[in-house]
Amino acid sequence: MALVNYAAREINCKIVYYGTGLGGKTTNLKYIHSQLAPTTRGELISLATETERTLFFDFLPLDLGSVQGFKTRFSLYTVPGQVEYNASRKLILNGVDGIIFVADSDVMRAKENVESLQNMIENLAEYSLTLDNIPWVLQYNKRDLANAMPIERMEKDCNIRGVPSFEAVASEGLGVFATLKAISKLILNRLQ
Ligand SMILES: Nc1nc2c(ncn2[C@@H]2O[C@H](COP(=O)(O)OP(=O)(O)O)[C@@H](O)[C@H]2O)c(=O)[nH]1
Ligand SMILES: [Mg+2]
Repeated sequence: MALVNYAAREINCKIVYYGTGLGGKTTNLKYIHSQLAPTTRGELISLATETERTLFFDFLPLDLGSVQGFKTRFSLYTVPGQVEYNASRKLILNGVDGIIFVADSDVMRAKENVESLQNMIENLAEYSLTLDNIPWVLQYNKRDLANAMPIERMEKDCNIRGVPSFEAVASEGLGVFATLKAISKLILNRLQ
């Protein structure tokens, strides 16, 4: 559940970008950070351990209004995608309010997308969360690739709950904010 900071009159919502390694999660985060006014965003922080890096920052969207007098602050996180770092992928889901699952459109990554989704389901279960009780949306990234899978196939593989899904070319910023807005909306609807 979202953290409430009564002193600052803010509700903090945690959004996690999940998905297979090299799918474009970090690219999404960096693009969003680069587009926000420096006055509304926190620093882009990279938490480095010996083996991996977790990236996050938070910001106060100016156009979202308030929830019962509280401003909403969003914290965006990415998880390391490499299989060996499951401990950190699990940990980052602690206190999550909404998930953007970034699927790689590269046809060579079809299996990895499905495995990553399965891994997310398993890790969510540790927090008694399921794809039915946590807001989540899908992003089909790298739509610019010549060997991008047809959307119908990606929907069949990944969209096992019929959640909102978005095509993106994160490296060019396309579809990045549309995806973020969709998850923000789902989270806020829940809070209200
Ligand atoms: N062609 C293409 N490459 C992308 C796109 N988004 C990200 N990439 C590239 O894919 C690689 C992995 O991206 P990254 O954001 O680090 O993936 P992460 O492991 O999910 O964080 C990088 O070289 C990106 O520049 C995209 O929409 N199209
Ligand atoms: Mg990354």
